[in-house]
Amino acid sequence: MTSKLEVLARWVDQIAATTRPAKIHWCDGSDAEYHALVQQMLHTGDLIELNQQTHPGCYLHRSHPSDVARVEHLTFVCTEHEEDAGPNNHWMAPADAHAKIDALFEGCMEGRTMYVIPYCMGPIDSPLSRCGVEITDSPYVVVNMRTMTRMGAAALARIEREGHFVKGLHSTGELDPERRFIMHFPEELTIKSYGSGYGGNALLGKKCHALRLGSFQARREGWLAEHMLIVGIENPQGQTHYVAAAFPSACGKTNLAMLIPPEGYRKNGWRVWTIGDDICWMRPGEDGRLYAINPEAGFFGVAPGTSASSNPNALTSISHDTIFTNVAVTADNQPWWEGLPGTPVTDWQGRPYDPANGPAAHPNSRFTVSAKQCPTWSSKAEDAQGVPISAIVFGGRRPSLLPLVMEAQDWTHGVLMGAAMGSETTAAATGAVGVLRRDSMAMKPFCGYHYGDYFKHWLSFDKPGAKLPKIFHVNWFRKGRDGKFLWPGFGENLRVLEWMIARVEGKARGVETPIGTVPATGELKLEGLDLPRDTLAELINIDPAGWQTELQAIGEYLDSFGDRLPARLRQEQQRVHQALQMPRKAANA
Ligand code: GTP
Ligand code: SPV
Ligand code: MN
Repeated sequence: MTSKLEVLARWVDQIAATTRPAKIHWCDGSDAEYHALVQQMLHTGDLIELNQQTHPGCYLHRSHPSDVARVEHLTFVCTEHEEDAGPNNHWMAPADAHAKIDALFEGCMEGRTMYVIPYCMGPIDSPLSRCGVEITDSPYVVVNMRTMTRMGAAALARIEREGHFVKGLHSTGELDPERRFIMHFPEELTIKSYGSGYGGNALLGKKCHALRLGSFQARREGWLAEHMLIVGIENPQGQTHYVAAAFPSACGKTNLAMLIPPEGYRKNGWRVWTIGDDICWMRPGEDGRLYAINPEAGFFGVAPGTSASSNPNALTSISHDTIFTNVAVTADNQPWWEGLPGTPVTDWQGRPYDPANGPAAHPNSRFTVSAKQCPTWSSKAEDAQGVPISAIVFGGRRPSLLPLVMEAQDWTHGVLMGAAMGSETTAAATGAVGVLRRDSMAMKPFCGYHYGDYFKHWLSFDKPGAKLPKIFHVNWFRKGRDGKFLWPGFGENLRVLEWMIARVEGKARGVETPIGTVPATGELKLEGLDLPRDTLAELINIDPAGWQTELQAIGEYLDSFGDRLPARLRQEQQRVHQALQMPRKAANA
């Protein structure tokens, strides 16, 4: 298989002339190709066979210990003008960036195979989908891309038909953190990544294409590329509402996308359908509603914490045909991580497990699995038109202040809520963990252009004829004085989603507060949940003094985007700030 498309054939030749591989392999995406690559990696040690009785088709990959997460400080957006990348990105001039990284690519594939991966992000026949080609020297990347995207012959045919595609070049290089860069050239629809084999740094269809370049393309073309899960909630009457939710990395997207309803809900006929767990592309349909697709075909999910009690759907999904990265193993060679029963004998680096070395599985260890293996996978995920979105949800890890749930008064207020989002940092990126940072729409590491322009783009969807989703903000992570989470989370989060849907359908009154609408007494259904009354009160309590300080901080944060910040957003922040200063009406009045 080679390509009839001249631009593609020429680009592949040109890359081969620079990287000088011994062989070029065009990936067709077949089962035979997948199995041959797995056999080859078992031979080289890139993959380790796991217990095939308990986990058929499952393998373990151990990455280099210095290469275990996205590296935001080495990730660049290289636009012609620095202002276009914005203060939210690291920037390098395109000519300098190309020169710097091309020098690293020189001869880097000598003696190795260069793989050409044509892929499609989104259902192969959807007008919302976009295609790309990743060139890599990593067979691990090939097998992961095969699970995460629609990869191979059908994607190549679409690329040949359309005549254009995102160009991604990747080499694992020497895995030297000093020689590691993830460069984006949005104006050229090009990505170059060198020196990492891990996740979002190396599977270029995911964060590099579907979010950084995707957001740039989306702004030009009038749609949205977001770091959001998509989940369908079917009520006992058989009606399904689709919800898209943006939480920062390792803050609960996969879990919410696959949630199992609490027992009482299951008995009453509630069902949950998974459409996507990480990325959402949406655009207005002819009826004015927003329609969403999941551009991915698989899950690259966080392993630690995944258990029969937290996420049984994920656990079922990964019981076969899954690649695990940086998990621990048990005495009988089963994959293991913190949160599972049993005991590890070998840690993620292949050492005998010793608690003195830290957790057995790396906190950012992951599984790669086809979405089709998920018991709640929805056939609507293959729908070329996408699913209509009823509610957009923002949220993060906020140990204090932010209530369990609140609803924005309108679209502009909702955009402010998204822009003001903050969260404690996690192990999904290198650097300190547990530090509060602003992460607007959970896109801080992924927005491929100036955040000021991005907020303006979000605001622009509010126009005559638009039937926009309601916007909410949630916080599953508020802590009590004892430092423990106040809300049980996971499956119980359906109770909060039910309230949102009641609001969408006009069936819940809510209580208006200056910062948004919260559930009125009795509106959050808590039957079957052992939650003390004062815990609920604490969860939805609003501390006016704390909020004054927060609004002040939000104003300062917005000002950091300078001239490009839309005045409407700053005015909205001032409106909320002033409303907080007014004498308060009695609650529940
Ligand atoms: P990325 O793949 O990095 O984008 O992460 P994600 O947003 O999909 O996060 P994921 O669902 O994998 O959850 C990450 C961690 O948060 C896991 O350790 C979960 O156990 C934990 N978590 C998820 N949902 C909840 C919740 O409702 N409450 C609490 N307390 N923890 C949760
Ligand atoms: C995230 O960090 O948000 C992820 C994992 O989904 S990665 O693909 O590495 O970006
Ligand atoms: Mn993610």
